[in-house]
Amino acid sequence: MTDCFSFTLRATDGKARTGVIATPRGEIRTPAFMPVGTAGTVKAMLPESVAETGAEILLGNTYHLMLRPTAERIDRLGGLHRFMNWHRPILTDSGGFQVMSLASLRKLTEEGVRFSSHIDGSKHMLTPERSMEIQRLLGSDIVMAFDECPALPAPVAKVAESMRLSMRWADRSRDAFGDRPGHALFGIMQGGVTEELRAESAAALKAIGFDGYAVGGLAVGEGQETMFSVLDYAPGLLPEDRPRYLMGVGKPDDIVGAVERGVDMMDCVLPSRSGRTGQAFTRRGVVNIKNARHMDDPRPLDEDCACPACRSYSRAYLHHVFRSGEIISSMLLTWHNLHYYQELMAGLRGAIAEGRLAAFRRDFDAARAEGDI
Ligand code: PRF
Ligand code: ZN
Repeated sequence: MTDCFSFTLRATDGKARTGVIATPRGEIRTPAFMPVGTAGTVKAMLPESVAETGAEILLGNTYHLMLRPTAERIDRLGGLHRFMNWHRPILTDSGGFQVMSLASLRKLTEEGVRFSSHIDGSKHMLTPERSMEIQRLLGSDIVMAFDECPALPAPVAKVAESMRLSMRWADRSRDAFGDRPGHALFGIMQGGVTEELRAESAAALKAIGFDGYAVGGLAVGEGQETMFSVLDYAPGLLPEDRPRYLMGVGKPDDIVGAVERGVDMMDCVLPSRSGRTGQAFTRRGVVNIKNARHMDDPRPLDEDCACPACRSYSRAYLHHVFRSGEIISSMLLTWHNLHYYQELMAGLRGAIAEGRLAAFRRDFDAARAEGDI
């Protein structure tokens, strides 16, 4: 264990990297996938089950927790780790992105963003300073700078203006965060799909200096091909010796493509949310468990998966509990999906370490081409 936050690169294969983030709450092997625990829970999973899937870090949300149960209450109760019984690292998003997608009556100014809660309509203000305070009260290990993320497509002038505001907020975030040994602050690159704006944003963040750097503003409606065209250059604009985090991505093939382009960390609601809507990710693609073809099928979801859902239950059973609206359906499918994502990350880390990422990619594509059986 370490008292400090550090990132050590272990190996590279092309642009892909594998390494270790060390924190006082434990190590995170990269490339890492962070399950989303928005409101102090990864929905339908006990924290110890989340750990069993192989997850080493969770994502939490400033926006949701500030509204309910409030950051001050979580602080009084000993912090988010104790509150939710997850004692490994937690990264918290800073709130601006969620305000823009969830809150109503938003008013954006230089100071920050004023909004009404999506829960009870109450009025709140988030600023870089308040976001840093909330993330400190939560006890977050990796704190995200406060930013704004425009939906794409958007006019370049609007994206530029928004990016420059986010860079001024990044500077204020850095000042407000201060020096907190063992806790990290990540800056967030914006700039849409324009290379000059991405370069300007990266330069601004590097001048401020962060413990890690996120690529924000992607997976917001631009499509995979456009996202990859940005990822072809964006990670290379960031310091090589710091973790690079692609926010809110993605599907399994987005993850493989992002890792090939030099991304170290990702988060997405997809594996957990899809688990609750009856979609299971497998090496051969997505299985829709609600489909009637599974009704009499005694086989597991995925013959090669070692998760509890695949070890002990048939597709017929998973189909039945999904159709019946039983809670165990969400539990089992979420467990399977998170297990699949963590196996994917472990596979990527092993392949990069052994210099066989190209072969890993061929196998990944071949299994998906075969399709579900
Ligand atoms: N900024 C923040 N959180 C985010 C994003 C961002 O740009 C995204 C974009 N995919 C997801 N989550 N703060
Ligand atoms: Zn499984």
